[in-house]
Amino acid sequence: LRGRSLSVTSLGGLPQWEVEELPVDDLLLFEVSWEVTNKVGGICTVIQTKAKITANEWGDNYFLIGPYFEHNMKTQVEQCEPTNDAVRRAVDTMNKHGCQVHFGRWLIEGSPYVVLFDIGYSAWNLDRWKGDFWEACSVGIPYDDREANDMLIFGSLTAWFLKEVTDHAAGKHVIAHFHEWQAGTGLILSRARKLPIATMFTTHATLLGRYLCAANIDFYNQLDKFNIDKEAGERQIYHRYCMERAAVHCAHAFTTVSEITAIEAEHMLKRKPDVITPNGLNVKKFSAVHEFQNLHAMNKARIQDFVRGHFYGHLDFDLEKTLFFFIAGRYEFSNKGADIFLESLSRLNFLLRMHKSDVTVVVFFIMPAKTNNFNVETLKGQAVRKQLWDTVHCMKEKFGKKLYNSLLRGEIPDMANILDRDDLTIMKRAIFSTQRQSLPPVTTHNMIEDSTDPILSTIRRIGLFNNRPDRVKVILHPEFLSSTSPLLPMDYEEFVRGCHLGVFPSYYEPWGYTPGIYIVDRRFRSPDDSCNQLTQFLYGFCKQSRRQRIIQRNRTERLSDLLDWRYLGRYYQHARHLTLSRAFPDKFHMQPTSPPTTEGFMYPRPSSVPPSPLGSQASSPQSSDVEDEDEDEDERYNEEEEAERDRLNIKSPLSLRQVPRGKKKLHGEYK
Ligand code: G6P
Ligand code: 1S3
Repeated sequence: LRGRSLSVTSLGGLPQWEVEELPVDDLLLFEVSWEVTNKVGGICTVIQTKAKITANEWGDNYFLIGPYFEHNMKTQVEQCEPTNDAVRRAVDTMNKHGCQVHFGRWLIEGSPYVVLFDIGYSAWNLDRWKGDFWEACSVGIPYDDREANDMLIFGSLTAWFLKEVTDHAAGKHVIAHFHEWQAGTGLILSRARKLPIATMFTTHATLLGRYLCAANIDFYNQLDKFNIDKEAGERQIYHRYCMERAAVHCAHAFTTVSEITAIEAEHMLKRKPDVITPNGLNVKKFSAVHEFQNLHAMNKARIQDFVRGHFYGHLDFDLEKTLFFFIAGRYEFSNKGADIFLESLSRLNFLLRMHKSDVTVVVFFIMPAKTNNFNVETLKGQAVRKQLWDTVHCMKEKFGKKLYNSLLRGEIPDMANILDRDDLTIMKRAIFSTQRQSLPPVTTHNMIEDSTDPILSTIRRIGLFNNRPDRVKVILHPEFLSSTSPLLPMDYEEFVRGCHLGVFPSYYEPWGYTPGIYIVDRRFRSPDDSCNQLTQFLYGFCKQSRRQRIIQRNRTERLSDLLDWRYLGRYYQHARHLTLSRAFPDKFHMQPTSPPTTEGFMYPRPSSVPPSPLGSQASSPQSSDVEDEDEDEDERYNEEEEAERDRLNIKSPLSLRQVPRGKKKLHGEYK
């Protein structure tokens, strides 16, 4: 469930033109981002998931450049020696001159090479590099903006590295692709030094967009009215804004991730993006529908276990009738819609209580904030659960042996006496250990800014404290998930599968990584109306039967095809080609058919398009029993269609822009 921007139609069709293959053997591609091996927000996901198709195309000529953090390196990167001569020389030279440059393979799909710079180790150069930067573009960086200073060091190291590479590139042309303002200084310096490279800049969000939206300004309805210099100055980000805008204007090609952000960029950064490069995913294909349904069941069981521990002593709700909702991402409270989500949860709690619903909703907020590790109460919860489990296990063993021996003797055991006094004492003690004086905590960690944290402050205001009568319970997990966590050892993907509903009612979201099953209007409604709309969606979802949820999960899974990099990767291919043709016009040309149009491209048909108008209505949250009957038709239809497609060896295409919702044409093409 998500707010605003992504809808099937906003994706448009894919461009009609064939992407020309680049002679990648004669090229080197460097992609630069602060989020390489360093998860901060969605940009890491883009780079990480895109790596596979890029590595497939570019092989050993593809390198990612990012910051070095010891923990990230130890857990995600396999150190190795560069095989490419130019890269090896660049790494060696910089290391000889007082830098620490690490090289290895990032252990993700595609296992791309990474070059990681230790920022702190090179900080002694800061003043000199500030001078260089001033010379290059007359932008000064205040001493107390630690982040901007770090970015300057990062950019200076990147430009230095690229200089060394181009000095030894042996005729290979170099493309350097920079993501977001944090990497932008590298681009500005490379251009100021006239390095022979083709540069590309992708903005995933504009600085001013983030700041203005966070200030609850009606951003999208007055994009053309802002005095941007003044706005940046008043927010004390003028220097960062200059870094961002300079990078945008220095790039040979400029891209952004969605149409709405392209319009924003035109106003905030004063350059129209050359290409829109929508984000994709590596969609995992399942050979059978039940596979991902099983995955849901398995991962839900793991979340249930965590909830058993977290709510020990308060488990008076039925876990089989408990739904798991979540919101996750960069901690931008109102930009990501955590504000209206909490408000809607408060209303949902009221509705569920008023209607005496037996459904309980446990809501997870996965947004990283500053913490001092897990809190004791949360850890204790899991310890109590584990202890209970161990106790039960011992009792089971003992009981089993007694039963076994009785049966060996040919006797049916006396059930009344099979447990002795000690057993009963052990069980009573186990029950006593689940007594608690406090309510189950609303956060899993000790928050450093507990009293001012916006999620916690809102929870205090609306009173969602995990009280027994509350039907909506909340858990703030202020750290990204990891399978190595001692508390909730799950990867994000597993967690998402185990949950029932992701809720992303963002106000500012250049590209959301979620198919929107319900869309909350955040642009043309007041916040209160958006809250009501969201509450109705949530309440409707709570009223669905298990069967209806299963059908909806099937359909959501099928939609994921739309976001596969296999289709969306071509936008980046096109952008790279464009970059080369602008940087090296004598060598690279674009075909006259470009720039790409959004007309005519045939998407593979997402099998989620419902089989009939009836079916399409039935997928709405308030659907009735008709939906249940529809499931078989839905499945049958898809099986038949799959078989037909396999037989003819075709992908049934669909031009998304022109398909009326809910209409289908059996075995045919949508035009
Ligand atoms: C999957 C499993 C079913 C299970 C269902 C629970 O579909 O294959 O065995 O009953 O998930 O769905 P729910 O929405 O209640 O978690
Ligand atoms: C941005 O990262 P974020 O999570 O701060 O870039 C992402 C990748 O392009 C995008 O999905 C997201 O909307 C932006 O917000």
